[in-house]
Amino acid sequence: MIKVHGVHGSPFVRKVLIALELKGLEFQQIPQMPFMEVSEEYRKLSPLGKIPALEDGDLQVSDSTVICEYLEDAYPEPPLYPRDPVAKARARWYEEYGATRLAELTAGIFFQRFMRPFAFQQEPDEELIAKIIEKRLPPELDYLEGQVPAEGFLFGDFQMADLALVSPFINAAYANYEVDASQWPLLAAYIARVSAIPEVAALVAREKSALGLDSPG
Ligand SMILES: N[C@@H](CCC(=O)N[C@@H](CS)C(=O)NCC(=O)O)C(=O)O
Repeated sequence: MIKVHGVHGSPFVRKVLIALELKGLEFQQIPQMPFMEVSEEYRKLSPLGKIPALEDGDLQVSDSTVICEYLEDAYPEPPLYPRDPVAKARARWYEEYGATRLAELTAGIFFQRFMRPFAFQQEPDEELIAKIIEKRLPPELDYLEGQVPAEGFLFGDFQMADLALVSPFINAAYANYEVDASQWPLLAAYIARVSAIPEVAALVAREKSALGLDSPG
């Protein structure tokens, strides 16, 4: 059976879990914490020591984008990437952008507001959070406002590119950051649409429970 190494709450693990669910593949999730000393054994699966990593038969591979592209090649139905080369190149760009610039900025908010107080018992760096929210994110949100569709998804049906763009914002929401719908209405509505996809909503509920975010108060 396919094995996915990683824990709930990672925007990268989320991409892989949802790809597996959308493709109807059975899998086993093996907990692997990020930002810790990793075993020699895990480093064979993920040479950079990051999550997620995937095992499928003889294949051992890491990096969410590489994993999702493998799943698409090995299990083509339903398609999670466009088949047309031009659209596919655009989809890969969005996935790259989501996994780099967007993930970096939203991880900054998540790390400061969530990981520091709850995992490391440290105060969040409010100055850094303000710089991300007020200075560094707005140009990216302006860019996205011009890219996302007013209705539906980037390439027709919901696909990996949509999840790759929205997954970082799910982490930011865990840290109480929401895109301001009065300034970026198309983006805010698009994030809500992607978050309402049943597989996404179900995983977010499981993540909230794992992160202790579902308790009242
Ligand atoms: N490009 C990688 C990024 C994976 C990544 O950065 N994962 C984080 C957790 S969200 C991690 O494992 N960080 C640990 C580290 O950097 O040592 C992917 O798409 O899978």
